[in-house]
Amino acid sequence: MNSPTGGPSLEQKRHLVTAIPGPKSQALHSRRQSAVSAGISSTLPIYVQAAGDGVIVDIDGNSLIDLGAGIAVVNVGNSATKVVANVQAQVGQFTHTCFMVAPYEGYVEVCEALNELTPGTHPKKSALFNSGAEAVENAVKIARSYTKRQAIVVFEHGYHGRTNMTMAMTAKNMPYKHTFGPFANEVYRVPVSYPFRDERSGSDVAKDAITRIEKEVGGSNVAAIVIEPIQGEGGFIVPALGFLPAIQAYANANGILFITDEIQTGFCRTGSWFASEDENLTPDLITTAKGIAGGLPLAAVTGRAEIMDAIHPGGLGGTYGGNPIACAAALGAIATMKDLDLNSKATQLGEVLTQRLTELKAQFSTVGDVRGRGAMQALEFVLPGTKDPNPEFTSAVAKRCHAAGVLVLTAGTYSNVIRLLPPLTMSLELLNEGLDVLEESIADVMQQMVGPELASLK
Ligand code: PLZ
Repeated sequence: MNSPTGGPSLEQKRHLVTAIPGPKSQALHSRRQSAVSAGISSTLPIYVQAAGDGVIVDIDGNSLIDLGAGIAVVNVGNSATKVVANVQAQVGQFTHTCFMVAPYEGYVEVCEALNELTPGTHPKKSALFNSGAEAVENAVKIARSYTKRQAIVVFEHGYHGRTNMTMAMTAKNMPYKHTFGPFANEVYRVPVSYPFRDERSGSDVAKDAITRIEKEVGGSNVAAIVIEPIQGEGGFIVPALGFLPAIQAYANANGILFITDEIQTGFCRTGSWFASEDENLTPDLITTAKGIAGGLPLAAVTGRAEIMDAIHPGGLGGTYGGNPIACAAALGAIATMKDLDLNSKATQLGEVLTQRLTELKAQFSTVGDVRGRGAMQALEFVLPGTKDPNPEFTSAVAKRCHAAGVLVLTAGTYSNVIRLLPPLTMSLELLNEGLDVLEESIADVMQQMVGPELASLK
């Protein structure tokens, strides 16, 4: 069987031969527990043997449906033919010289591609890094240096990483920040539009956010406003229409850089190259990572040429940033996204998701909200008849899905969201099968935790 990306493919089916996790995974897990810091945890400790398109095969021979894509990374699938071929060719040529020491073409080509694909037709330039957090850190450095201002404005429920600066920018304490302070200063958090919970128009919430900035920080002190167009870890919160353009307009009018963090939303995930396009936003800088390189570590800051060039030579960099193998992978991933028109594919997957998840909301009183865009959609779980978060129910449903061979991820400030991020090369049939399991799991957990009486309550 062939993968849509060209080469041979793993069989695209859910097939369990042991309990999850199986005996081999359990044995490896106990080895891991003696060797790996307890501070690193795994959503589902099945140990992976192979993965491709919609499935992950573990060392016990179980084949699971992957609805997480390694947290929105393997948009082109797990071993897209062009990614594999480019990486193999690059490893054969050279693995590393350090772009800051002796440069190479792949880095330049990735920057050219990013300058072309990101929103806006203005002249752009890019710089490459290793991780999303590092890209956000560098966007902050660039914004402060260019504007000669210090304050950074971020939003409730936002997530930007785990380094010291980005922990300060991330909203949620547990598990990201707890006991890790003190955090970087000059970071200010303001309200975000969260339609399910605030039931207000985008422009109303934007007004509040802007008032907070004006009163508590002072617009002329703000270097940048950094926002995810759809909040990822925060629970796939899609701001009400008008919120993002109002924030951008305020930034533009006050000499504040408007930075969209598209680390989770980027690279065809929402049915566009970048989610900023959906409300015609033109960020001054954009941070990308995850989907950029089909699983190899690469991240970028792309932005207005005059901003990106305002930094003194040597002011940005890092040993591995824009590593040649990661750049080769990115060029393969971007070519795959274009060849397969993965924006249309994300839209198709999104149609299935919207329809099926909307049905779940009608069926189950614990489903409070369905939201997202394209192949990035989520369910927010509540106590029946209320909007009170229901994290216990959420984690029980996720566990039930895992046991049945469907890898789903949770999210949300209140840990009450199941988010679905299928690889974009997954077939619609396999997605539907994964959603069948999700539906069965919710029904089961309803019976166990809520009881038939409350279960029927709408
Ligand atoms: N900005 C919007 O989604 C990474 C975090 C997983 P890194 N999200 C997954 C975890 O628990 O660590 C993310 C993001 C947005 C920044 C980042 C950070 O990207 O590549 O994980 O550093």
